[in-house]
Amino acid sequence: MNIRNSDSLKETLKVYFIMGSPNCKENPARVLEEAIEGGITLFQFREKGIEALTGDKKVELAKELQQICRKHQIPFIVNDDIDLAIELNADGVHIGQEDEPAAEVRNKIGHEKVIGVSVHSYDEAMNALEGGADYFGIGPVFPTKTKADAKPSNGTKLIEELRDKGISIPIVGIGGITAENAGSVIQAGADGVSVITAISHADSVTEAAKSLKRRVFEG
Ligand code: TZP
Ligand code: MG
Repeated sequence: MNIRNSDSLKETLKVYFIMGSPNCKENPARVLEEAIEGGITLFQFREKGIEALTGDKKVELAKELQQICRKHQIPFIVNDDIDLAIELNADGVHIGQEDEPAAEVRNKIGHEKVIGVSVHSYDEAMNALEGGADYFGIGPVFPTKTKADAKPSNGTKLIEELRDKGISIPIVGIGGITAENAGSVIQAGADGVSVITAISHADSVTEAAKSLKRRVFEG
């Protein structure tokens, strides 16, 4: 199955878990195992923030988490670090507006890998689409403390605008999403939700992933 196929990607993006060591209260490998047990559908390695690992330590953790994903057939995507994604033969990358343009990233990683792009306006979305993006990350939908430089939260406005304009590319909402508010993100037109703390900081990571998944499928 081609992971970039729009219909199958919409399924793969439903319960999208993002994490790196700074987001975990316990061992990241354990957190990932538990999240997979709860039913996450995709994992993004995002090693950013206070005390984020760098160099060999970052690569080592990425490899460990990728192995866990492989064992469970969960796609493994790398945030920002295109070279790491290539080195690991990851399933794709997720980039922001401050990273290389999608078209350049596409040239580097080839046509079999997923490219996700964070977009905050209709114009950014159109540029990303032209550059070969496979899906959009849109947010922060709700206030978040997890990303230090996050823009103000903007609700589901842009998701609705893009859907109203007939844009059918897969979309995930991001930022402050929990099991309680996930339904509104799906109702606005997103295919899935991407979360960090709602899963990584939960008392039970497995239960948190399960209840998020339930809400996403209820819509
Ligand atoms: N991009 C926009 S908001 C955000 C990122 C990476 C952080 C999301 O984290 P949380 O804990 O799910 O609010
Ligand atoms: Mg980025």
